[in-house]
Amino acid sequence: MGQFRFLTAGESHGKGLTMVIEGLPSGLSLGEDDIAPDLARRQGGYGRGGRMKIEQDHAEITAGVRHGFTLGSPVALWVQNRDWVNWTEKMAVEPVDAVIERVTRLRPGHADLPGAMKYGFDDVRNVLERASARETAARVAVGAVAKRLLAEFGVAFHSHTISIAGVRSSPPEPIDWEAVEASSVRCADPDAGAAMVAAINAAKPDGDTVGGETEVRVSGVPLGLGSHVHWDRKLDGRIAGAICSINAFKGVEFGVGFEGANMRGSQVHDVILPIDRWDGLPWRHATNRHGGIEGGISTGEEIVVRAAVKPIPTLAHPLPSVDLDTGEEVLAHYERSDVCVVPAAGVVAEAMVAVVLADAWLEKFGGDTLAETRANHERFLATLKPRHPGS
Ligand code: EPS
Repeated sequence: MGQFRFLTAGESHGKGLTMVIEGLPSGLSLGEDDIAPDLARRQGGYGRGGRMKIEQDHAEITAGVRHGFTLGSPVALWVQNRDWVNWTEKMAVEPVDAVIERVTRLRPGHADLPGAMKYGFDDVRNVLERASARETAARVAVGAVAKRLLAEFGVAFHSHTISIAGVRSSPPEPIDWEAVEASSVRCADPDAGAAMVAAINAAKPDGDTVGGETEVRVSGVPLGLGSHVHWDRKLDGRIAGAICSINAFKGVEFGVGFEGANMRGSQVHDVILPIDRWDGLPWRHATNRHGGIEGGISTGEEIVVRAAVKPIPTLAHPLPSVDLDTGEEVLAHYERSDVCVVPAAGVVAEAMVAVVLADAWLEKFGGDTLAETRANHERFLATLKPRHPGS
């Protein structure tokens, strides 16, 4: 653990986002074009507010790459906030003479109250600038780098919207991922997608917001990432923690997930197939209800993670709340906001799953050079055989 590490810095209306990634082997092909598509995917999605018309996120690589290949040194990224020009005084690094209006009307469901109390602020802006979905642009840029590493080994990431505002998708399998990317709500079921758009449209004039569920699927992960031996090595635990670290994410499940709690064991567990039905990959299962992880270790089946995203707490018709200064009842703060972020949230969830898998990958296969990682991977795959075939 800690083989692929990253830090992000940046306030929502500050100058921009700074990311440092540590642990990549040398010799990995990496360019800004590898990061751009995911940043664009995150900015899309029906239900976003005015801010996304201002931003056009681009990650500049400022360290760790030379002539198109990683050096093994930390990779640094920078994403400019185009909105910064409108906030130079309010968000100045230096002290300013002007009296800056403070934010004191607390938003229920946001970090406003606990953040201001914990860090000793009389201006909630000092909290909300960091407890902002803007930081997810940084996660997605880092995730794109993790995906670039894993793509070398045939690992592929997808996500789709499972529900918005209670409207559920019933997607045909296999999922048409191009259709998902073409859908404004990133939904694989066109009828449900249209109903999701209608639900977002219905919430907007009410000054309200809506949440939903997203699903990430990862193919090409071999058996053997994570471990059963200790709590913090378990792959599902690590993925769950990473997902719940994303703003507004409130729940995670794998495979059949919570539904499995109400089923019998015989209906839940994935039967292991005999060797003549493996179809190229070792130790296949007849089904994948466990979502590709058993005992905290990847099984070689597709990793399937679903997550719940709450409706964002910035409401155009604010909830009753309390003023930080006076303790008196007021309406919560409102500047500008999104109605629904679920389509974008799927892209962010992909990124965090990619970070965990890149970390687990480097922990398992190691190597200072990509060639070394590749050789270790191949050597391990060659061991995934029955112990005494045909005996
Ligand atoms: C956010 C509020 C909105 C979102 C923002 C997160 O921004 P603003 O306050 O500038 O209108 O658009 O999301 C992003 C900037 C982003 O890149 O996703 C919030 O309060 O969390």
